[in-house]
Amino acid sequence: ETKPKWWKEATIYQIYPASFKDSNNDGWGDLNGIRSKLNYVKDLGADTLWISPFFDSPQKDMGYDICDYEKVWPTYGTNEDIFNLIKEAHSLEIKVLVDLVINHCSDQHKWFKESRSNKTNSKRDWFYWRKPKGVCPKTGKPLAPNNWRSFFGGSAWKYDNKTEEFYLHLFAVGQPDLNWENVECRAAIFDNAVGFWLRNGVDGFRIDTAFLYSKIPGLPDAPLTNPLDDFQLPGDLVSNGPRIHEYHKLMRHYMLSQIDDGRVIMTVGEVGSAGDDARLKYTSERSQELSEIFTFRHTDIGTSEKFRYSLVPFTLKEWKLAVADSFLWMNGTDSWPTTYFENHDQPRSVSRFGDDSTPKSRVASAKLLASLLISLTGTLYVYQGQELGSVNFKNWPIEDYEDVEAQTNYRVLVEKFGKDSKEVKKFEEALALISRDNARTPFPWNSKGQTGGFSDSAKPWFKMNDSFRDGINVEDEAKDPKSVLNFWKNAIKVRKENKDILVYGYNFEFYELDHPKLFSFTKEYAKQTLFAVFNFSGDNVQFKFPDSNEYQLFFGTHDGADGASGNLKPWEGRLYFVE
Ligand code: ISL
Repeated sequence: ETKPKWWKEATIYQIYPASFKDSNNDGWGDLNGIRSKLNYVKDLGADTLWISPFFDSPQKDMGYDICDYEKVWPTYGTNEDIFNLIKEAHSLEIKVLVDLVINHCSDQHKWFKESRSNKTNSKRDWFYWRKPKGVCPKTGKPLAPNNWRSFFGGSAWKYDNKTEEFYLHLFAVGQPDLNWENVECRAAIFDNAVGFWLRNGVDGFRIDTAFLYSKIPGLPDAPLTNPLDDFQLPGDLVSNGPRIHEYHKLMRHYMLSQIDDGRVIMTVGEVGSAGDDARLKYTSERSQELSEIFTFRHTDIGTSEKFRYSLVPFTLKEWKLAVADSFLWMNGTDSWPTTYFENHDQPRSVSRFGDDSTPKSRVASAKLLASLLISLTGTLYVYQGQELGSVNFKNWPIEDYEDVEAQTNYRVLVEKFGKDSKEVKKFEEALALISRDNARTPFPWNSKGQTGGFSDSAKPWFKMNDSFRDGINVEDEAKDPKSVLNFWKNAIKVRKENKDILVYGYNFEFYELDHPKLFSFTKEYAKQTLFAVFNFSGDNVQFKFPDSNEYQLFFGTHDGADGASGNLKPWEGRLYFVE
């Protein structure tokens, strides 16, 4: 039932503007830096860019706190720069998606400044203002309206002295939640954040936290799920709420009304968790909400639902099921999935799911992860640096982290348990493995100087990952035919050449699901069948072919592999056609 569309076949390269390329030597990446590297993206084989927020912002959450939806943050450049970037990308046949952050805006946005100015302001209801629940008998301070925890730690409510009420912020204090129930507020969001960019030629949007706009009326207390915390994650009280599908239909309708040149736009919504019903509603072509969604089960694996930075062990089988969870729900429907391992909120996949302990295992496991990713059905996403086989940074003290999520959670834990507590130690260990900062270090263009070609000489806004000196950079990898970068280029090409089965394949079935080291499956497209087998270990592993048919090896991680043998080297992966 799946109809071909450009965005289903797209290879989408995500750029984090702060850390991609600094063109004016001020230590920050910028739009002209991106413009200067469009050929790099083209050469990789990507055909679409998703650029993380570059809008005006006080940068409390790296631009996910926007104070003017219609203006570029001056450090990143000017509106003219982004308009030129879009034009130049289009002339290279690269499409451009921008990030739509509309669950909240910055507390420095004029809407919020007005709203906070007094209780009778016409924009008062554009945000969630609530009276204190009472006064704390111990401290004499006003009590928050409910027990919700912010995703970044601490209460989700901030008291505002001016009008003696609290406002809701599911993320940082500087990110007040917009009230989608208010019609005027919605209209303003549509006109500013959405319409402005469509009228200026973008090909669609990555939609931030697209499942959080409809809160349960009355904002009741969340159930106690984490007794160790003073606040509780609101979960279902804010996720996929009663009016969420209505809002997405309205927004989609609005989007289509803004396009007068016949171009086909796409949207990808970040939908952390949702049941199958909700996922189908969001993405079904008939329901006209979103083109596709990012789900999180496979990236959230090994983290506790109560607290992301509480790590729990997981097996390869659980991860296989989690990976399959990102597309199995749509099989046989008119919905469409995404396939990704990394983004700006995730650590480096090689460090998380591969093995970065030696150069050999790093390269091998990065190629394995690339092979798995290109064999999965859905729109393919590659995050900057993933194509180099980038790894997490090592042994950074907490002071070196930049992320508001890391710092806020750290502060809350230190206040509650003390700096030397086991809770804080464990948190620091978890950060090393899964901190969002791992993805945010400046991009390594070469091995030279202090900045690896990211800026000319200026100190980057964020510390470099030392690995740029050990061969993990564009210049060195481009020269090496066996590099992860060159492997990715070929992998993307192979995916395009075999897009029927690789991009559109269906009837996915696991093979040897219980195997602790093998990840293998079959899938079909019309008369074609694919058999994919991956060794997720540093050992030699023997696999069995599913049946006695002919197996034609057409792609793999290891040159010169004997396709007829079921012997896999450490971190070896292979794709076969079944004849
Ligand atoms: O990143 C997460 C886990 O570390 C998530 O909880 C994340 O906060 C959530 O997926 C929402 O992410 C998006 O909105 C945030 C922003 O900080 C993220 O960078 C963005 O991807 C608030 O705008």
